[in-house]
Parts: sequence; C-alpha cells; structure tokens
Amino acid sequence: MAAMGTVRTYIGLGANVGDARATLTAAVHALGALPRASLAGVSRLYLTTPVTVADQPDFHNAVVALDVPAGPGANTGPIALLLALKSIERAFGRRERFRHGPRELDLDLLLFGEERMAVVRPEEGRSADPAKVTALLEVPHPEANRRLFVLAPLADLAPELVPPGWGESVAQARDRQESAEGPTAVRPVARWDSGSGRWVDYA
Ligand code: PH2
Ligand code: MG
Ligand code: MG
Repeated sequence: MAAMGTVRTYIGLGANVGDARATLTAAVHALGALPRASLAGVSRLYLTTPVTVADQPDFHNAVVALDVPAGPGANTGPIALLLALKSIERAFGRRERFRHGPRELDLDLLLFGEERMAVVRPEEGRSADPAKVTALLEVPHPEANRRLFVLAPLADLAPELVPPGWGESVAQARDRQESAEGPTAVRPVARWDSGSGRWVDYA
C-alpha cells in the first residue's frame, strides 16, 4: 500500500540504443529523485526480443514502482508525472525516430493507482512523430496487458494486483502472454540491489 496522501504508480523502462543497462540504472535514480516521489520497488532487469518492429537490437526492460503525491494541484497527478517522464527521457538524449523504433530511453506510465483515464496529452507531453501527435494519454497503458516485456517485470513487483479494467491479475496476464510469446522472448538477467542502487547479475 502507498502511504497516506500518495498514489502508487508503475513506470515501464526500456532502452536499446547506447549502454542500455547504464541508462536504465541512472533512470531509476532519476525517478527516485523526482520531487516528493519515492521509489517503492525495482523489478529484475530483462533482456527482451523487440516486438512490433522486429528489425532492431534487443531491448533492456524493467518496471519501477513509484509513490507520488495524490494531488490535487498543478504539480501532481498523471499529467504532471507524464511531463516529468518526458523530461527525463530528453535528459537521457532521447531522439525522435519512428514509432516503436529504437530509443535511448523510454519511460511509459503503466498504472496510476486505481485511475482509468484517457486525456489529450498536453503539448510538452507529445511526440514529434506525426503518427503520434494526437495520441491520448491512456492509463492503464493500453498495451501493457499484451506485452510480456511489461508484464514480466510488473509481476516481479505486483503479481496479485488486478489493474482497473483488466479483469485478471498481473501474474495471470503474464502467464497468458508467456504462452503466446514463448519462454525466450523475455530473459531476466539481473536483480536489483537497493543497497548499491544497481542491478546485480545472476551468478
Ligand atoms: N518498446 C516499443 C516497441 N517494442 N520491444 C521490446 N522488447 N521492449 C520495448 O520496450 C519495446 C519494444 C515501443 O515503446
Ligand atoms: Mg513504450
Ligand atoms: Mg513511450
């Protein structure tokens, strides 16, 4: 449970350009350093086969649980968090390419407490890609329950959670998607060590 006055959110992290592992490690610290946010959990680190656009390098993926102020107020809520994520992506050198293509860092807002919403993204929260400019911010993330690279790390943190609108738990969705994508699509490579603040390889 998130502490009083805060809401538990889950952020999906992905990268496949540059030193993806170092980027994701630094991104975890950047998320934990957001004003009034506190890191509530970090999943294992996974090496994952690209989906949608297959012809690109494998991704590193992970999920972070982050407690943020419950609002109300201009600096709280899902839109404020979205803008903070976009700003971290830019700080890590994210450049606009094509949809589902390679990226230095992708931070996706997967879940925001029990909220279910679809709102037009504010200007600063939009992509430069014309294919995406009118995109809505949808929470839960509309593709989260169909992607093993999201479900496997999310299940590390919250297997029993039933996100709004899913009708199944995260672990059930993961098991279903693992049958569909196969056992090698998503490979855990390291566990998070909160003492040292980094992922440590399995021996
Ligand atoms: N992100 C995409 C498209 N495809 N594939 C993997 N394995 N991991 C990702 O993070 C990913 C992807 C668009 O955001
Ligand atoms: Mg994404
Ligand atoms: Mg994204």
